[in-house]
Amino acid sequence: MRAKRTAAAFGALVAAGALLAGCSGKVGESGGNDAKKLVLIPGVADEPFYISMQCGAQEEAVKLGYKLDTQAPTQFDAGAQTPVLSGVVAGKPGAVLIAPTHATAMANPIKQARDAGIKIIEVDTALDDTSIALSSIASDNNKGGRLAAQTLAKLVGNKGPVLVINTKAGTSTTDARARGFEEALHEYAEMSSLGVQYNNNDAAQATALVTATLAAHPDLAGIFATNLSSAEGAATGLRNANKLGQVKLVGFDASPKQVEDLKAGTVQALIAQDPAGIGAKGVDQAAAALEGKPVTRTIQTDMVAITKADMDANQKYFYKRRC
Ligand code: T6T
Repeated sequence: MRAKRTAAAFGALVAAGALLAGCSGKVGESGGNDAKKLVLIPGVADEPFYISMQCGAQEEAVKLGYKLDTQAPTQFDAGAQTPVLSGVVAGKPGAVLIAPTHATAMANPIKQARDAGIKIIEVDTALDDTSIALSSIASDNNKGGRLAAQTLAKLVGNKGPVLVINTKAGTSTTDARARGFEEALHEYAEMSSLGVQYNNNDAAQATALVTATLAAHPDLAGIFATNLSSAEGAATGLRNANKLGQVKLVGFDASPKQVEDLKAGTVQALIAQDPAGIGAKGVDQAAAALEGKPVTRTIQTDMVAITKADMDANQKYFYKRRC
């Protein structure tokens, strides 16, 4: 009797196991991934925007009972981010929060991660192909670019030539900021654009671009720097040329160095994002996806334009070097 019952129980277990295997699909599709493990893959290591994002994500993961690892490429580059992602996929996490370093070049590697059963959440940057990630969390970057144009227009008295220093073409966020800026500039009849120049996410290259532009256009009225490296480098270029305060500078982001530049009057306005909020909301969406709860496809986080006059009141927006 007991043997019969044991055999029946064993049979039921086998059936339940088969059912579970059926639910999870092919091996490697979703089965076998650790549903409590999340990995954050930022655009680049050791950078205050992504460090702040990691701090927000880490705190939220602890709150929700998940383990979060961070693995970052040493350069903001698809060629550097792809092997990091491949290594992460091999570790079978339940979800990956990723800031794709290129809107198209990262599509295949991220698709492969998704096909390995990993839930994909985009944080900050995004792919052009919106069918791969379950959720994307970012600032409204086009609006941020428009805000930069309005802020710079006010600073230069609505006239004169202005330059955009951008990071790398193909970065969804900074491309949207540059587009928003150029669109809004059309509303100012006496302002003109000297175009967009790229610094490869390298502050030293941004400095060189500003030096060269000042030599060719001594009447340069203002600069919009679309991200941290662009703004830090542009500020150095203005300082080297003794043009501080004369050429107005509006920069995206709020790294400790950018905040110092704002205080010193090298930069007139910063458009700060909420990287910690992006990280925390990314974890919320990953957890929802893993727990079979509804996921929100697009989430926009806050941005704020900060000047020297209101910098003390806006300290909570300053990025961190460590959590
Ligand atoms: O501006 C941020 C981020 O939003 C952008 O996508 C890339 O550059 C930063 O990380 C700042 O360096």
